[in-house]
Order: sequence, then C-alpha cells, then structure tokens
Amino acid sequence: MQNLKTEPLRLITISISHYCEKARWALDRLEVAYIEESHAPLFHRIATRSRGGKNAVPVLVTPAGTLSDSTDILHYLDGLAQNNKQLYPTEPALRQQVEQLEELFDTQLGPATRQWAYSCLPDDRTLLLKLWRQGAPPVEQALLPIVFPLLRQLLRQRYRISATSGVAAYKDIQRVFETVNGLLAGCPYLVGDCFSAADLTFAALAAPALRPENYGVKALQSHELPQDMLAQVKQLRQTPAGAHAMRLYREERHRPS
Ligand SMILES: N[C@@H](CCC(=O)N[C@@H](CS)C(=O)NCC(=O)O)C(=O)O
Repeated sequence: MQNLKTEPLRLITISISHYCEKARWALDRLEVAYIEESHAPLFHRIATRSRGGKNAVPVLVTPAGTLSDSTDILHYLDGLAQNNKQLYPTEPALRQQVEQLEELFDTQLGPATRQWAYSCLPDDRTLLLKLWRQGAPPVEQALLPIVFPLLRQLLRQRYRISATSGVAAYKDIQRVFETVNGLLAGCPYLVGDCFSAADLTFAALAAPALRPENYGVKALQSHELPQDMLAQVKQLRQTPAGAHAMRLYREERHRPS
C-alpha cells in the first residue's frame, strides 16, 4: 500500500476518456491517493508534455517517473497493491492470459467503442462542448468554443469518424464481445476466479457502448442521444459480455468516499 506520507499521485486526464477511466478505476480500487487533473482535448497536451508525457492521456505522475500509457499505469499501481487487491495474478500462465486480454481490449475494443460513439453522436456543437469541457479549468472551458472547429476536424481525421466507420466499429465491438462471451461461459470473471486487469480493462473500454451507471464521470444523458445509438447500447447490454461489464460496474466500481 502507498506510503501515506508521500505526495498523492497526479492523474492527468481528459475526464470523459475511457482509457482515463481505466486508470481512474484502478486508482480507486487500490485506494491509492491521487489528484485528477482534467483538461479539455488539445489543451491536455500542454499538461502531458510539461510533465514528461506524450500526447495521449491518461498520464500518471509518480515519484518514480511519469507513465503515459494506461497499461503501464496499471502495472505500476499493481506494485502498490495489497495481495487481495492485485490486478494481475501471480501464477504466470494466468498472468499471461490477463495481459493478452488487456492488450486485445486496448488495441481493438477501446478504439472501436470510441469510433462508434463519436460516429453516432449528432454533429452538435453544444453536445460535444458539454462532453469535452467536463472538469477542465475555467480558462480552457472559455477557450474551447474558439478552438472547437479545429478540434472537431482533428477528431474526425484522427479517429476516422464517419457514418461508414461507425458501422464497421460496431462490428469490431461485436467481434470482441463474441470472444468475451466465449471466455465467460458460466465463469464470473474473465481469467481465473477473481477480478483482474482483464475485467477492469474490458468494462472500462466497453463503457462508451454500454453507458453504465457508475462510470467515473457523468456522460451525456440518454435523452440527448439518438434512438439508434440507444438501441445498439441495449443490444450490447443483452449479450453475456455486455451483462458482465454492467455487473462489474455495479459490483466492483466503487468511488472513494
Ligand atoms: N494506448 C493508450 C491510448 C490512450 C488514448 O487513446 N487516449 C486518447 C483519449 S481516449 C487521447 O489521449 N487522445 C488525445 C490525443 O492523442 O491527443 C493508453 O492505453 O493509455
């Protein structure tokens, strides 16, 4: 467990990001003291770069250095965890399975749910600004409407957002869910008999497509979203993989009091 005399860790985020939610969930679960420093997209790069990170969030600033990848963050935090809270099994074969699944979710599920969610959202300035300004400092909130056209264009290019890519992304999500359905087959967790980094990563990175209640920050309200999008959320929630992630959010996602 973390030495309480040390400075709290600093988590730099774009608060709505599901990769940031992955890191935030691990910090909350392991009861590690931290301060979340949220930024609006684009502005976040000033914070990450000035702390020795790269362009992407989450970034965790620790006494041992700056970590700029969610998986590196989970590994670091696991080193601070008490035995019964560890996110990676000690048994090598089980650990390897957890790491392989985490890699699958990081590289396939996370990009797909992000691409799908942005492709479904109406091209609505008010909605996107609401999503991006959450938790950001007042000065960034004030500047966000000015950089909005640039930001929207960058988002579309970087994540290849279009109606067609949204359809393909939904299929990618379904493919990963099929794999998870197969792994669950009556088991309460993805690997072995306890919660691991594989479950946490799956639930956090699936969250944009499932909209679980206990997500770390408030997302958009259902009435703000298109019916087609909500119908696909419902469809995914009804799969064993979707139900698994929803259960994990209900039973395993606790916020510090
Ligand atoms: N492999 C990275 C991916 C993180 C990632 O894709 N972060 C996105 C937010 S969801 C980001 O920072 N995008 C902004 C940018 O790259 O400028 C991780 O696991 O931490």
